[in-house]
Amino acid sequence: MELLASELHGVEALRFGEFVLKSGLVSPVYVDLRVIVSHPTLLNRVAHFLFQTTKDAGISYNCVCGVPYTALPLATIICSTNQIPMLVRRKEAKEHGTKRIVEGIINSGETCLIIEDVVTTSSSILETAEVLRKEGLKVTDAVVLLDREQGGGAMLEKNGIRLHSVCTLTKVLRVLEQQKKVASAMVTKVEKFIQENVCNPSEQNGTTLIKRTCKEMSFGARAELPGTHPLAARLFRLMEKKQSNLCLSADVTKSTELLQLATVLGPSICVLKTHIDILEDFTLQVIKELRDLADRHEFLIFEDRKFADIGNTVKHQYEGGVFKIASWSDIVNTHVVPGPGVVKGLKAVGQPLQRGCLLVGEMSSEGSLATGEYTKAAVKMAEEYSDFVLGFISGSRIVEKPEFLYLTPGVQMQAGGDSLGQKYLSPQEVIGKKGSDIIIVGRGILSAPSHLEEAEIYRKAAWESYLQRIGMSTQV
Ligand code: 5BU
Repeated sequence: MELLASELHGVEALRFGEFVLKSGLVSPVYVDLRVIVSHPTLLNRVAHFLFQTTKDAGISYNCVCGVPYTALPLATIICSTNQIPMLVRRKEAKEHGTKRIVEGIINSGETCLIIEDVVTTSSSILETAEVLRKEGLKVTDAVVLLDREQGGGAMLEKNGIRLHSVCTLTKVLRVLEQQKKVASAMVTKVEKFIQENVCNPSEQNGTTLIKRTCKEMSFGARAELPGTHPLAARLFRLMEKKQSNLCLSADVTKSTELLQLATVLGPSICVLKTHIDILEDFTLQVIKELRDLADRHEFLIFEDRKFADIGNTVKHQYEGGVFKIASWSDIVNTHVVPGPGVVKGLKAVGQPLQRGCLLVGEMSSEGSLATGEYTKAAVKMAEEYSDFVLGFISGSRIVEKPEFLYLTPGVQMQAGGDSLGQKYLSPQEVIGKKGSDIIIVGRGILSAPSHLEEAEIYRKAAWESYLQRIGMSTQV
């Protein structure tokens, strides 16, 4: 244990200082066990310790699966050395061929042991367990090298999985302190950090979630949650990459204007929202060019179609007609007034194409009827169809579910409204106070002399509000 701790410190798998974690928290300790693959002796030693821990705990199992990616080589060594069948979990299903998500022979009813390098909240282990369980396997135990003691064990227990660890962060700290590799003041700092950042498991609507007692989660961390829709995860990631939570509402009537906006503002936005039926000169060629721009500048296209009919009708409206929306729009939205059939109809068309849908939970217009019980019903519907629903159009975060996205229209720098009932709030209010994720801005940008300059003003304001929300702002 002494040797292992000092070796991990020696290869910088454990570092002390000030680090910004994926969640946005600033941590005095950083654990990155990916580096051990470059140190074969240490890699073997870690694998040996993991296996020894399974033996000491008397765990019985038929096969082993490592959480991708760091634990894959560890699982391989354990299985190869001890002649145990292994399973490999893919992060994403293959697009072609077998579409398998788990490689290897799966004997339904058998028990699979999960191997992981480090556990914090346990969300990665839970994600892998969910996949294995869906394949008919039992998951009862997980073995990790390092337990950061931030609530992962309790979370796993709630999900019927016992956690076994080779060492805990506190123990490693004590060893490094004794070896004079880490100062006592730093040890105290890290221990305080661990205590202050324990995530508590909580039950919500039958699904166990990680309810954070920690500060607000970052978009990057939300992308990694087990329940986040793959398209929402892609959007969260590209928002982090482009530092943009700005959606442009490209409400123009000429295709040249639309393409011009997409070309110039593409790098500043995460989503481009269309009302395709207001284009006077719509053709599928225009759409092809818009799609190319979306792929080049990495933004998603959102057709603000607001479906509101029975399932069978919306299927046709989404898939066919002149606009063939499903063939090009990553995201669409729907009213929930018809009941769940509308989502079922859209899902039948959109899900095979990896599309996603937002539910209109609230509207920005004066006197909107989408409030109270109606909004609650929208939330319930979203939870029921979370394999197709990405989140909401709403004025605020209408439910505490970080897996969902919250997009808010009715945004301008100055609060106010227009003569036809639109109401405006500022980016700071919407992102900082109301807890929404993405601002949707139309005329605030389109009526400015320089679209790009104005878009950048909105992008920076919304991004800064987000950084402040997660405690990462550098501005005072
Ligand atoms: P504006 O120019 O920023 O006011 O445009 C807002 C856009 O968002 C416009 O395309 C509306 O159709 C859209 N919108 C909205 O304003 N309010 C809502 O509640 C919903 C959509 Br849903």
